[in-house]
Amino acid sequence: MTTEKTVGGPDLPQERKVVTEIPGPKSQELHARRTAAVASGVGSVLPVYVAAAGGGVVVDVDGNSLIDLASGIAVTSVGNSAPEVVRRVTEQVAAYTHTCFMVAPYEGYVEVCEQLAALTPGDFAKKTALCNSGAEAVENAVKIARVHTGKDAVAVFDHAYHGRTNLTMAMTAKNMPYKNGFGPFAGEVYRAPMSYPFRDGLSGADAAARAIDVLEKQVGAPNLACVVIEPVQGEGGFIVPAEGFLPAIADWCSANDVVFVADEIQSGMCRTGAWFASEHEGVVPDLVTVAKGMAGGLPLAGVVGRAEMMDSVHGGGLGGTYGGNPVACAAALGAMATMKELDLSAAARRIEQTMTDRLRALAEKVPAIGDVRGRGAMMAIELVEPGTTKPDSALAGKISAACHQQGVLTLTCGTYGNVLRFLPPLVMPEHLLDEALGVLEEATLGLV
Ligand code: PLZ
Repeated sequence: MTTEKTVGGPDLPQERKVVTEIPGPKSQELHARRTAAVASGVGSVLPVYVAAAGGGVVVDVDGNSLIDLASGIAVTSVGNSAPEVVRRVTEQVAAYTHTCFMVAPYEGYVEVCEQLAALTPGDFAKKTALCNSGAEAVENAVKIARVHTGKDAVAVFDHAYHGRTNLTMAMTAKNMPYKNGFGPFAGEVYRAPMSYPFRDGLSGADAAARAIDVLEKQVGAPNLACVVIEPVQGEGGFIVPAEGFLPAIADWCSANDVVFVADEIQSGMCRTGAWFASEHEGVVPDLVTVAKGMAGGLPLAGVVGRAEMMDSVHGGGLGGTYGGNPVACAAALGAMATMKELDLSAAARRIEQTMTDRLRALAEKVPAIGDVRGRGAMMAIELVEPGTTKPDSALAGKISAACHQQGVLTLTCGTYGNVLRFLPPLVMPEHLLDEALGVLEEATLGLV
């Protein structure tokens, strides 16, 4: 099978165009091959097979151009095939592709670490270790916190998502599909209640007191190496904790020799309208995990944090064959340069404004929308049975499917699967965002 368009990037026509059924015939053909060859445990939200992507669109092999409200799960914040990413990756690929930083190092890795030290919150000496995936970054943060504190226990929260490896499955809250049948899980992982304003109605201070009570009574600070928390929860439902919750947890950690780890894998790198979501409440984490948006689509992740904590690990204790691969580092340098040049935090704040206005107006008309929330370009609506907080995952799924049919790529999330989330690339053209919201409004009004 040949596809017409192979060049992506921002020059792709920025339009929504549905020219076949979705998925179209070529996608269906590929899907049949995939079904025979790819393990069925690996899913796809929408099996349209991609030919090119860029700016705010994903173009499939049948010529459909979908408005991208997913960014490959908060990854392509600078857009697919962003010019500066393409340029640096191309140069790097031609120079050398891999030596292994643990064998013979190179400048790109060092420069990514320097930049992360400058961009993450906190005015103190910082160091970074790079790896390949978000889950691996979270695992490394736990390793570092354990060595640094000499303690074992790890605290996480309800609705948390931290990955699919053994330790991070233990840290992730939701059973299906992430954990079911995959145990036994790593030990010494404890779960505290999260601040979830729509569902608990608690102030940040009260929610923090409730969580700290669990940590003190069920774990004990003398056993606790770290608290790991997403400042805005991702897979768990785009939950923004009540104001004051994060600072109270961070303060308790620092008073109790507990490492405060912000998992900013989804919320970081301009996504929420700041370099890191912790900044919205002036929270300064000891360690920050980063991935996704940092490298414009190439696999790169890392742990950034206080130099004395990072350096508590013995030489050779951190690493991995591909960690900080030179091509991925080149991509990250291109992505970070683009974020600065285009001020993508400001772009995320503009997206928040547009989406909040439109989603709130929709919620006025649709009682099934129980909550409109999020920060920056990480926005969501939570679907419930009208007048209650009873989750309506079926409705969320139907709205999402209707958007797909109309050429808008949406995602759901949430412990109850009833949250529709929106993660446009931060370079999304305004007219496309407007159009996508129009499609969403029509789809929703047609279903309630
Ligand atoms: N921490 C906060 O959001 C990845 C995963 C989707 P990896 N989220 C998307 C899925 O079904 O696998 C994520 C995250 C937060 C950690 C991770 C894990 O990052 O790069 O997927 O390992």
